[in-house]
Amino acid sequence: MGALFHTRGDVAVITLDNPPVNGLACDVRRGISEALDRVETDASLIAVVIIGGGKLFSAGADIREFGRPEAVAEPNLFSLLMQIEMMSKPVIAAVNGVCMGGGLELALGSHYRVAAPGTDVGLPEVKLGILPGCGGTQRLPRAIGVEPALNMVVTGESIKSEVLAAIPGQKLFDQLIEGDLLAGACDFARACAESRSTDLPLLRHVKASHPNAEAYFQFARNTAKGASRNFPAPAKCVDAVEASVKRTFDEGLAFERHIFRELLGTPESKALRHVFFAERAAAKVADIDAATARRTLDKVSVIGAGTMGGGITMNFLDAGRPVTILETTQEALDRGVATIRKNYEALVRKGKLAADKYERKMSLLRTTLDYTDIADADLVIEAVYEDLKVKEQVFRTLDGVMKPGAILATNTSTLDVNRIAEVTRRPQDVVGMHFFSPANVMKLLEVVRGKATSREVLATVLDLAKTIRKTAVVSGVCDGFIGNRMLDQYFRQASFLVEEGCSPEQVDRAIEKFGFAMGPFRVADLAGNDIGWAIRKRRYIEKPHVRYSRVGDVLCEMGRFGQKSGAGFYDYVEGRRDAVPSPIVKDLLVQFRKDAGIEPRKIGEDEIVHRLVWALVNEGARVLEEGISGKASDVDVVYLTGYGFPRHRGGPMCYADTVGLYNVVRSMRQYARNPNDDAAFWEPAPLLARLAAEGKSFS
Ligand code: 3H9
Repeated sequence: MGALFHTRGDVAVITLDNPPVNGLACDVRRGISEALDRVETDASLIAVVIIGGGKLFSAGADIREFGRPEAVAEPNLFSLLMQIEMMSKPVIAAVNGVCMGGGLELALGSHYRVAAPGTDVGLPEVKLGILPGCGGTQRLPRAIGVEPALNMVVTGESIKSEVLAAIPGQKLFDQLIEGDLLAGACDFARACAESRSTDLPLLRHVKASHPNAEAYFQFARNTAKGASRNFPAPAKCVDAVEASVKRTFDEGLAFERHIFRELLGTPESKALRHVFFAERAAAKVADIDAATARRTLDKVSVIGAGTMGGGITMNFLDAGRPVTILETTQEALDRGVATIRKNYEALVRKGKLAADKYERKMSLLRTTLDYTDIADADLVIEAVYEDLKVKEQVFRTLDGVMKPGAILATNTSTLDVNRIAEVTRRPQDVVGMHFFSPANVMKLLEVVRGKATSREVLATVLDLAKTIRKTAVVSGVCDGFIGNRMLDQYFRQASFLVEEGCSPEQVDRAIEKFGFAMGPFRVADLAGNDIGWAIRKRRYIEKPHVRYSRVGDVLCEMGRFGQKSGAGFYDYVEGRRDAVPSPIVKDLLVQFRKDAGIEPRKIGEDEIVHRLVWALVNEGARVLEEGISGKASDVDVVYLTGYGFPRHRGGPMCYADTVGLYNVVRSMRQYARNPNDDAAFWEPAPLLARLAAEGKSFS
């Protein structure tokens, strides 16, 4: 690992060598620096090409080093860029595949840049809660103009090299090279060295300007602040890019570096770095590796053309894979296909999907009413009504018709996958695939491993998840799996808050301010309160000793099912989705408290947030100690990708670690003393209590 050196005639070639993404780790930086020194002292060498080993240039600083001495060890990236600027021979960055973060900053600090078409070019630091720390915010505006640069820095999104190369007057890429990048870059380097008459070009000497800087940056700052709530990095990105226009290059560089260091230490950045690694760790399961056998998955079928079945089908169509949907009646099939068409047509209307691509997707769709038509499928995903008896019947039928070795998946959100598997003679082939609604949009896929599910089946489904762009998290079997089991406690606690004196809008406002996309009551109204009602009826009949608030049930008894019935925890004006505080619910709560003998009290936003989040954390700890989830970071990924938990808080378990588990348990014990709360609810899970007592964390 490091940087490799070789020569091609009179051109030196430095190859970044740090798989998987050529992160600019300490050894890599040292290798580049030593190679540059060698070139300076070797009169036979006239230019240098820096290129990435493998399929890409570099994804930037090695994030694994952050917080460790290696991250700042000399030569740091800052010193390395100074060294390049002081070189007497031209340095050419030849980029392909991925050129991001510090990798792009290395290229921007070089004298020239050539690129392979199709390279993903970006400054994604903001997604890690920081900003580019080595000149990215100062050099990119000088290379492509202030507005495109600001967009790239604030959003962190990457753009293809050929798109950037087409910006009029751009100075980012001197040449696009089709074919052999190294050969082309060496030819380019030689031409630069030979035709050289003046100083080598440096982006620091280019002026960054904007015709209406004051108003533009103010607008950009307001937009960034509005979109990111209390997450600080985006607005700081605007400040840094503004410095490229308003300050000298070196002042701008120092300003950027100052903010970079400041942001690096924020809890938001630590949380986002946790999220980055947590999402990648989710796909890694202890007893599965590259050697685990996989099954072929060519033919896919979905049973049920309802909301879930249709959304699941769209995932496969979007990935260019043929799917057959099976339904029990032609009418249900037609309705399902019409909904899929309607969804795609909305995208075509908005210009997000080309008409020919839409037709191509639809041409991959087949429909049938007959199980024998899907008998040779490699994977069948059942997405019928959430009722154990109905699902068991479907699996009996599948067991009778499907070819041996077919994977039989159930899209249940709460039911017992082991019981479903037991009705077949092939429980090893049965697995849960819990998609989240809308299934074509939501990233999360809980892959439920039954007690008999084979490793081969699990590995195949985890691989499949990547191809349909889902973030898969493995869950064991329990009521609600990881996500909905925790959600149940969260909603129970939200309802206790309302019983005690909060209005639904107060609870929602507090947790939305914390960063959740939507509060629990707006979510309940959106999903349909009758769904939770049905689950509660089943769950609390089985567990009569568990206390829960009947507020949601009473609303359902009044027909207030949420948005679909025009009323729920809120009122809704026909044709609109805005949640309007409801005087009926207000009066109902007054009566409810009176009947229950509860003296209402004012509850602050911190208490609301902590009671809701600790409810998640405590159940998350139980999920871990029971082995339902293999790692705390998986629990975080479930909440980040499936339930709108704010990314910059890192997920519930990460947030609890940030606050300190001792403090979490201490405040849970305080809530347990509240006469209107449920003391049993706040009994810390043994794992949580132990970690807190030992001064440890989930991570
Ligand atoms: C920075 O540059 C700061 C500077 O401004 C200033 C410095 C002073 N480091 O995503 P994948 C690993 S901040 C270390 O599954 P893909 C990743 O963990 C940096 N490791 O693949 C995974 O490991 P494993 C700014 C990294 O093909 C493996 O690579 N740069 C890094 O879907 C494959 O990753 C970024 O934020 C890294 N920088 O996507 C870039 N990047 O196999 C973030 C990746 O053990 N990275 N890994 O699980 C990405 O956006 C994507 O990983 C990338 C590849 C597009 C590169």
